[in-house]
Amino acid sequence: MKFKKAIYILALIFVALPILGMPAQKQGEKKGGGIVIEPGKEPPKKPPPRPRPPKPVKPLPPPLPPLAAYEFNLVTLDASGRVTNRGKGEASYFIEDLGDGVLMEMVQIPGGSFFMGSPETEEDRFLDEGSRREVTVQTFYMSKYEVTQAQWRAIAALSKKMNGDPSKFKGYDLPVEQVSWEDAKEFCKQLSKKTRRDYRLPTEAEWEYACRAGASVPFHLGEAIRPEFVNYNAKSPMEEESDGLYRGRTTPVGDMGVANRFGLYDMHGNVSEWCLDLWHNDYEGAPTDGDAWDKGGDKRYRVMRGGSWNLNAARCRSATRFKSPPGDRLPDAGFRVVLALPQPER
Ligand SMILES: [Ca+2]
Repeated sequence: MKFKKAIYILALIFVALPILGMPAQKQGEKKGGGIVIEPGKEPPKKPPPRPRPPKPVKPLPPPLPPLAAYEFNLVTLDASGRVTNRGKGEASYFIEDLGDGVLMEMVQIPGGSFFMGSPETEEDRFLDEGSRREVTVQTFYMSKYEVTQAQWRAIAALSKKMNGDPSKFKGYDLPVEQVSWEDAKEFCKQLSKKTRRDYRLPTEAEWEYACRAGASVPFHLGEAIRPEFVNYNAKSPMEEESDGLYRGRTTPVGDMGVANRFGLYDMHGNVSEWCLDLWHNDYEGAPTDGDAWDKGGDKRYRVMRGGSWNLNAARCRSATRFKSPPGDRLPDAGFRVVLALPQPER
């Protein structure tokens, strides 16, 4: 009975509204969040939601080319630069085909934890190398060599933005130089487009982890470097033996004949290498998971690592950091690329 009475009252209101000069609501029209129900009729059903267009699914990258093992030479030097040990190392790599017979070798860098930066006791250290802290890096792939001019040319052919021949010292096997951070990013973009894999510059943490390859001493070779194993400026007045060899130019990648324990060549010297990160004056607040540090800091500069043919040994140490404007093109600065996991199951 109560229900009938309610319907009667509702009907009365419905009829009276236009008489009182108030606009009648259309059936089903919302007002104040409610729905007006016409007596005797079912409330209108909510229209079914419109089917959403499917989210665009990023196609999976193609499976990695098969991994293969390779062997390389190792040396260990003491503080006076004397060879204390010679040996062989082994690592896994795959080959990326850049077309026209140009290949890029990508080395598997097993993940792990390490201490990034230099201890306060390290000779010739700079304050921006601290505070030393533990960083964990996931497994990734890094190019065995600095990007060569042949590789640069193959990829530059795919982009109108890229100069195919930017280097001061010419040679297909020489590292590409006089490329800015922005140029290097464009290389990675075009390489990723071609291979459908996400190639990029290494983060600063990945770079140092890859360079050290387990070594906590100043160089992956040990306590010192010598010009027969590293292309750097051994004639610098800052060197103890200032009559050392200074080549004054780049050398073909891998030409020094020794790698580090991960199987990477020329991590010290030859050309300095661009990293992804913005410049920060020290490691206070830096990520500890191997990610690029792209917050805060000085946006005018990007990080460069490893030293070059033009710099003395102290500036080629694993922990030494450089800053440079991202548009700078220097005859002793190049880069190498990385490919991070995850990759599809093989
Ligand atoms: Ca280098």
